[in-house]
Amino acid sequence: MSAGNLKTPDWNAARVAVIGLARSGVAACMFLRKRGASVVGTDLRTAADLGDAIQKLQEAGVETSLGAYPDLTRFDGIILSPGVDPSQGPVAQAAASGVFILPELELGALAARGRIVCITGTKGKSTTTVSLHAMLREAGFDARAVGNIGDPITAHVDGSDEQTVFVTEASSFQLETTRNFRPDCAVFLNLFADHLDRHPGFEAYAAAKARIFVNQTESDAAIVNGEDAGVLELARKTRARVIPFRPRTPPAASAAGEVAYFDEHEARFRSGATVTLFHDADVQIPGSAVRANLLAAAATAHHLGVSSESISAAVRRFRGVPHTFERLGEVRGVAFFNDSKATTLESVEAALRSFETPVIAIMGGRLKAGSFRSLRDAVAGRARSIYAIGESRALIREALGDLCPVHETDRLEAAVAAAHREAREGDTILLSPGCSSFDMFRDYAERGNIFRQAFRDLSLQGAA
Ligand code: UMA
Repeated sequence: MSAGNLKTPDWNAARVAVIGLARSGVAACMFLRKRGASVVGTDLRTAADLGDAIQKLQEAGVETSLGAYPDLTRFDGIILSPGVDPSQGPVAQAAASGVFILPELELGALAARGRIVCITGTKGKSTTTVSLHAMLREAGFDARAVGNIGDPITAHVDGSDEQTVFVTEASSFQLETTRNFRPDCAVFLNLFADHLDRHPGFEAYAAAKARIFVNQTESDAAIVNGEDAGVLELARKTRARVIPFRPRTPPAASAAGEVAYFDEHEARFRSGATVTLFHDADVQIPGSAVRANLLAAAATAHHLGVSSESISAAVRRFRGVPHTFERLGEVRGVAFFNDSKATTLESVEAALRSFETPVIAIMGGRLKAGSFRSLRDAVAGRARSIYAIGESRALIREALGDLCPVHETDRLEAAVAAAHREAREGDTILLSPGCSSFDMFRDYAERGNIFRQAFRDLSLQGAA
């Protein structure tokens, strides 16, 4: 096996190490065993930390090496989980000695039948992935949402055929070590500095993401943010047909080529003729970021042959990604948004600024960085009150207490109930903590689920 024949790899009897035994690694091990490879799954954590997965792997004939890696230079190939940095330690040494390395994403993509849409960018990947998946399903496609969204592609390749569309969310970690990965449709949303703890600098981060384009050919498509100079610069690497989307300003009437944009309260796609993709009024979630992501998803769906009827039906039903500015619904005319995944103050600020109507915000937890004073502008005139939970309660009162009432509360459930008693019709109750959850909860998902349950309880009570 060598890089030269990677396009049609023969895993039968190959000796492969899979590094990292969480979601991606476990799926990759099972995928390779099914195809006859001799697999060693390895992880820096021990069996006690990794739990039931180890037994499942051993039953499938995967050898395991836990707490430390085996000698990686003795393998034909290495499959990397996204969380493993390829530039460090034994992985880098193995690569230098000629062992080829492939990310789990490409392992799956090489075996997938049908079309691969790959969505990347710094912000909005999950929203775009989930909404595009919904548009395709609405139109009756066998669409599978995989990748960074949480479900590894190697777990979803079986049973795919020429009609399947893989809607693949890809992070820089997953793209960085790709070789022949070639999406039929690359979607690039935006580009800001991120993950600089893992990548040596912005250039390296951007270069990792640009790998989405490098193997594309003229028969592929690249749907890119036409208002983001950084994205357009990277898109020069693609040979694919470039279709820009423009979330803010329509293109000049004379501009040639295909383009998606907003005009007169409609999302439109122009290529010779102009079609309406969906109407602004179809969008159930406030804010320009979600709107931009829905435009990218709709442009991609249109390119793949989805009708405007199916696109707008999916937009009308779209309530957001769980725990990410997710609209749960309304009780007594008060809307509830679950933004539990917002663990930074920047995310809280963006969430608050999405609303023009009064907001009762629930925030707090273990502050990771920054000062709640950075929220003063967004809070002033918008927040009816704040319910402060967790370790940072007093900091929130000190930073924002002169702008609106700040109620320090012990439990999230109590904060939700009190917020709802206080709310008036037309208000929004927003959980956007700006902090990690670890002082009170197992993780952000548990925090979001408790908020969701409190919302459901109020709905069931009719909360008159
Ligand atoms: N490990 C090692 N050696 C290392 C580093 C990690 O052995 O040097 C081991 C850890 O002990 C652990 C395992 O590797 O047991 C973890 O691997 P992983 O972090 O890749 O975890 P997965 O569960 O496989 O999750 C990965 C993605 N994780 C990361 O990119 C960090 C998930 O994205 C993705 O949903 C999943 O694959 C399925 O494709 C998460 C994420 O945080 C959501 N992504 C970042 C983001 O969105 O900002 C990029």
